[in-house]
Amino acid sequence: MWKRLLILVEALLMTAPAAWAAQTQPIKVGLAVGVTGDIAVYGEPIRNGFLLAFKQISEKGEVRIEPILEDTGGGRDGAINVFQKFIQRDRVAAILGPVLSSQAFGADPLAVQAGVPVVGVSNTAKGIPDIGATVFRVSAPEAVQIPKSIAVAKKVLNLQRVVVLYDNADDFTVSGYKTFVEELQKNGIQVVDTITFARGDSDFSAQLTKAKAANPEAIVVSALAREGTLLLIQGRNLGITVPFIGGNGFNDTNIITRAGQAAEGLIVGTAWVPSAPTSVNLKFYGSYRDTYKKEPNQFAAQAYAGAQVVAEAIRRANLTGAEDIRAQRDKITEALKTIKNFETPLGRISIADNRDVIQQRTYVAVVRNGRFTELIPPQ
Ligand code: 1QQ
Repeated sequence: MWKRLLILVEALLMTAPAAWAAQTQPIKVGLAVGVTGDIAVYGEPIRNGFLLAFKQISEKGEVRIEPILEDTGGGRDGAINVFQKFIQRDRVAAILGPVLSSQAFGADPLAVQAGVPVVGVSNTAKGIPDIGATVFRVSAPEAVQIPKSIAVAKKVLNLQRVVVLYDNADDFTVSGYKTFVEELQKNGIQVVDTITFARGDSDFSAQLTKAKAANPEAIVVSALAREGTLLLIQGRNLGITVPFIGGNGFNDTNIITRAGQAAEGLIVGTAWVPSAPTSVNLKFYGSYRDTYKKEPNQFAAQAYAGAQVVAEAIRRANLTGAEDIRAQRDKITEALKTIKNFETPLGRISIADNRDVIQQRTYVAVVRNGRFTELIPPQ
């Protein structure tokens, strides 16, 4: 009896120091987010998702993290500058962000060179984790999402002929365009015209008039939110009535608010649905709404998940905060690779051997009555 008790006390003492192992210093994590410029529509929910997650992580008290937020704006250089500051001035142990794939292709190589782990929460182009050995992402790539949306759209709309419209000035939209074309081909859907525009354009009447003249059954669009919203509005004004099928750039409730009726029928692959009934998602959804007085969207949910993943890696790395920064960075990088079946508002996610995300379940959504609604094809 006494011996048993002794073993129990010993076991408690063995585990206690780990739990109490008071970090002497917080671990610095850089948050590279474009909260100004044309990508603020993504940056705002991403920043909110990060800050909410880190507030809750801090309240839980298992790890001490000091998040440092910097605005990258929407350009590549802004992201590069922020990464430089994080790596050299702040000497962060990990970075979350940047928002766009085009920014990640510019800035992530700096982190790779310095051995800093980076977790993308919204980069969906092909090739993101291939940037280097410390680059991870939790955002379901377009190469996974687009095949689903095309397959579902084909079933629902009985598609045979489409026009493809894409932004040829951004890495993500070009990557998405290529994936769309591959999938359309695989599904035997004919591309009757391919029309380009560039990020920053505002008048799409020439492109949309040409698209309409080709008489497609749907218009497939690879665009960021600003241009995508204008395309929807101007398309409907020009009398285009067929559905639009978009990529990840359209995963934003602001598009519905701004485009109104013109957003109805828009089909898009999405990594998150508000209604996912898990306790983690219910907590995320409720606390986000209470804190920010608005509904979260996919980008907020992905940011929250990314922050959770980084905090969990820091916990697993068992850091005191007093280590050499190089050791912190290496240990967090290694710990990120051990994230498997981890519960987030996106459902369970794992980090694969190639540092890309594997998400147990993703969705195809359609805008109906002003809301993204899961689009389930007829069997
Ligand atoms: C990328 C994207 C954008 C829509 C991010 C907001 O998916 O740049 O990869």
